[in-house]
Amino acid sequence: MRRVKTPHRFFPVFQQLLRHPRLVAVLQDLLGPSLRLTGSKINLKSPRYGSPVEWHQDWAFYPHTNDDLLAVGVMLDDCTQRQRPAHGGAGQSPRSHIRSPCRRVFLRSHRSRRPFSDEIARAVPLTGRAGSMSFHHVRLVHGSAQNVSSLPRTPAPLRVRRRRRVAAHAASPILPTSTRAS
Ligand SMILES: O=C(O)CCC(=O)C(=O)O
Repeated sequence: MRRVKTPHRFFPVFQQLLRHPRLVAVLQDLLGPSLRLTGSKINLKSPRYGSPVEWHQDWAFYPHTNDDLLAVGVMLDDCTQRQRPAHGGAGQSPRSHIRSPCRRVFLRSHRSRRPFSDEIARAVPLTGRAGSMSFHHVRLVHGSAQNVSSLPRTPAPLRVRRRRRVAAHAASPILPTSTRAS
């Protein structure tokens, strides 16, 4: 898998997206009125090649002093049932974020997965047309398998947090705009 880091710094379309009133409205519903972007990336998974992102909780990779954080998964191309988790698409385990244990690792081994086996068994595939978005809490168990399908898969995860809290690292603003939703 290839990765473009912080695309919002280089591609104006990401700045437009981050200020889109419809996206901002969803984020404000989930996190509150004041928001910060703490990171962005594009994961490029080539057909029949792109490597897996093992089951994990994002919390392991950017701990904060609170968990008012989520990731927006922007699908830059169509993600169909053919790219379900077993075939390189992403899956998320509903409600897994409300469990108290949080593992600070990729759940690669059978042993590390064992406490989450129920959650992983319950995972649902994330599918949608290009432009669709998923929203997942920082503790939600999720991952994606190697892309063995004949289609590329290019999710762009954006990390957003509620603004008034203290973060462990610098953040960029995500601001509501007064422009009309289209
Ligand atoms: O391929 C995916 O959609 C999973 C990406 C992911 O979980 C991550 O980059 O943190």
